[in-house]
Amino acid sequence: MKVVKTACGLCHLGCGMNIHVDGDRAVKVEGMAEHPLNRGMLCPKGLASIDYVYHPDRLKTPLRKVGERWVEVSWKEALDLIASRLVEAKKLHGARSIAGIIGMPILLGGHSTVSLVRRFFDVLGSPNVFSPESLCYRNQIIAYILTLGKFCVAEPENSNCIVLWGSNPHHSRPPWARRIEEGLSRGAKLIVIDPRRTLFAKKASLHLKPRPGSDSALALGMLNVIIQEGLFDREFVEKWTVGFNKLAEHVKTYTLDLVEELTWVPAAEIREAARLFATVKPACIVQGVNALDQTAGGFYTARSIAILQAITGNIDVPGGFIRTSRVHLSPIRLPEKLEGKPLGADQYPLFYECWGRLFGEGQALLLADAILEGNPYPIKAVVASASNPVLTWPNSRKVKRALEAVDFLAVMDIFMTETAELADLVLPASTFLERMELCDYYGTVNGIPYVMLRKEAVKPLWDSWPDWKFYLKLAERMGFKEYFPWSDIADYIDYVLKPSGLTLKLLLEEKPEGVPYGKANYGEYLKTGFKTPTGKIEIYSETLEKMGYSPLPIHLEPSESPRNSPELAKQYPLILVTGSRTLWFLHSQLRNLDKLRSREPEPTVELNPATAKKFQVSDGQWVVVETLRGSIKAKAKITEDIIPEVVNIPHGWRESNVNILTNDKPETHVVGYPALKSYLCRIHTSNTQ
Ligand SMILES: Nc1nc2c(c(=O)[nH]1)N[C@H]1C(S)=C(S)[C@@H](COP(=O)(O)OP(=O)(O)OC[C@H]3O[C@@H](n4cnc5c(=O)[nH]c(N)nc54)[C@H](O)[C@@H]3O)O[C@H]1N2
Ligand SMILES: Nc1nc2c(c(=O)[nH]1)N[C@H]1C(S)=C(S)[C@@H](COP(=O)(O)OP(=O)(O)OC[C@H]3O[C@@H](n4cnc5c(=O)[nH]c(N)nc54)[C@H](O)[C@@H]3O)O[C@H]1N2
Ligand code: SF4
Ligand SMILES: [Mo]
Repeated sequence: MKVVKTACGLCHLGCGMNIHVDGDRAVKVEGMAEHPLNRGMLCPKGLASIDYVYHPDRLKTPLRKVGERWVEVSWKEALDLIASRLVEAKKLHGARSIAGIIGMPILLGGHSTVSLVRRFFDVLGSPNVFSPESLCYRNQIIAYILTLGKFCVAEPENSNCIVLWGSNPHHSRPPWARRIEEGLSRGAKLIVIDPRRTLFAKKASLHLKPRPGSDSALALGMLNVIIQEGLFDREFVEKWTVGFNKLAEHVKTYTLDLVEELTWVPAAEIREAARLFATVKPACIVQGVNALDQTAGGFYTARSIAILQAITGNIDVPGGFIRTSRVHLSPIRLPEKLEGKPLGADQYPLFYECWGRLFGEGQALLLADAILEGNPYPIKAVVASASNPVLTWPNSRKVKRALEAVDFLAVMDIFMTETAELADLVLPASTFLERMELCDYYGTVNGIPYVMLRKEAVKPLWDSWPDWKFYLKLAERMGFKEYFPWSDIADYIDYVLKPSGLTLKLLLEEKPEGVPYGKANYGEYLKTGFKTPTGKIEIYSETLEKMGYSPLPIHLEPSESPRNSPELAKQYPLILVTGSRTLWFLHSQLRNLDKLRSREPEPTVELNPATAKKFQVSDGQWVVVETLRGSIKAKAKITEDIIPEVVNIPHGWRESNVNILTNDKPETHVVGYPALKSYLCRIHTSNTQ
């Protein structure tokens, strides 16, 4: 019996876990006490890891579709087939006609896998790699960088006033719930901004309940109060920011009367929240990972959130908004080999690149049109890894039509998903317990400067391969060996680690629990200023202005909203929030594990008792929820914990795919995200059982 110290891979946080291995079988999982993020705790998902890895329904061999049937093939045959189809597509339509899709489990699974995949597409010459960053997280990264010159993360455990804005960490980030609790136990004030009464809302000093999609107005209202009442840090603002006076003029137009009308939050509550946040030091804002971004004004909301913390003097201070050092790794990307820029680089240039910093992805919402209409040029082949876009991307029916229409689709996954079912070739992936990976993301995701190795706790089961192996072998098969000289992942990680001063041996043998790396950069600006063109915090952004965007944060209405489309709102009177997380599942994953499924056996729609009464719905009844795009059924969950005008449906259910209801129209200014949190919908009970 041995104990392998590794990082959980069942969400992007990477909690430390101990895997007890008997012979070649993992038999027990427990939290790793030494890990600074979870300190021994694991959520129910992590605790279900063993059932996940040994699930009988896992894909066991590569499968090729022949007519309507799946036929088992060897990895060699699979690689030959993919290589020949990619070479053909490149010859006939150019490298850019081949798209790569990287899903969440790989994107934030650890540096080594995602960087190998990206390098593969660089060498192939295709800029068209897509990931959930087209609807998640990248928005706030870009907004913070444009404002502060860097990406910062809140530090709630050391804060005296925590604003939890559009996030429910008890379900989506359990280790963060602990960090916030730590702040609260020291007496910190808590402000929750959420149309739902979450666990933290029940404990909060103040709970603001905005209309979904109106946060860009709420933030401007708070800025208005803070500036009008002189509650900002005058010395810091004068010395370290540009454009404050323009902002001061601008926010006068966002009177509290107007903001109340826009957000449905009483003016007195907005004033109280602004005063509390600005006067208690240090203070920080914990912004949800996607909830505020996926709406028209989401980019400006993130800018305002950075500015709120800046003008109150909370940047780079303990308990405020800070940057942590990142591990220095060997550069892997080869952008000079790309044939052009990806889909969306013209419409959303900052999503692709900012001040020479290459984010380097296409906007995935444009992929379906490229496939279906050849607009702006055709995409003919798609290789998707760890992604289930038929369930997780907006406008599922269109996504499905598009993936059915490509000449060649290969999908690498753990299970036969709705997306894999459409493929010409399905590849069996190994789980996080069967592969090695460098987890260097604790600083960016959690503000904890730490690095550890995910280990191969058990050998890859059946004929599954880790994603890195597939890409390394495919590169070899395609004749790219000179760019992929590494024999395996250990060899690769050793290379990647060179500039860091760390080694594979250290992380594998001497420090299997991981090592602290760098530090929280308190007071950083005093030494380096801010890495923007002006060297200061850019409240007014000339970069945005030159590109035709608003240089100051503004409020934008969702395209579907009672204000923007009142006629539509008469037919579809409710606002639909999609994708609020529940602890037991990860997007489209884990519903096949009994332990987790028993916690939430069916897809639900949350509605307020007043709404239920109005539409004559009883608790537990199946109801039809309908938008302009289509309808699905979900089981009514009647609760006071949601405001009456809003209904909430989680995403990721095969049986009730909420993305049938959503729209793939890019909506968020600057980054082109969809508006997943604010559609108009209606509910009824006819024809339901
Ligand atoms: N268990 C579990 N954890 C996960 C995931 C998962 O699938 N399952 N996914 C991971 C990923 S990739 C991501 S991106 C994160 C997402 O993490 P977050 O974006 O932090 O999402 P949630 O924690 O669900 O919290 C969203 C909250 O915002 C509220 N909300 C919705 N719309 C609005 C709005 O317009 N304004 C305001 N103020 N609030 C609003 C909802 O009511 C909900 O309580 O979660 C991560 N963690
Ligand atoms: N309506 C609505 N839709 C949403 C959201 C929302 O809030 N509302 N949230 C969006 C967000 S923020 C995100 S990040 C996306 C996430 O969406 P996706 O990126 O699609 O993420 P998952 O559904 O978690 O995982 C996709 C697949 O990866 C497989 N997988 C797991 N581990 C591995 C592995 O190691 N290798 C391989 N090859 N496969 C693996 C799983 O079995 C699963 O089928 O969903 C988005 N979709
Ligand atoms: S929060 Fe849960 S799923 Fe996420 S890394 Fe930690 S234990 Fe794993
Ligand atoms: Mo996400």
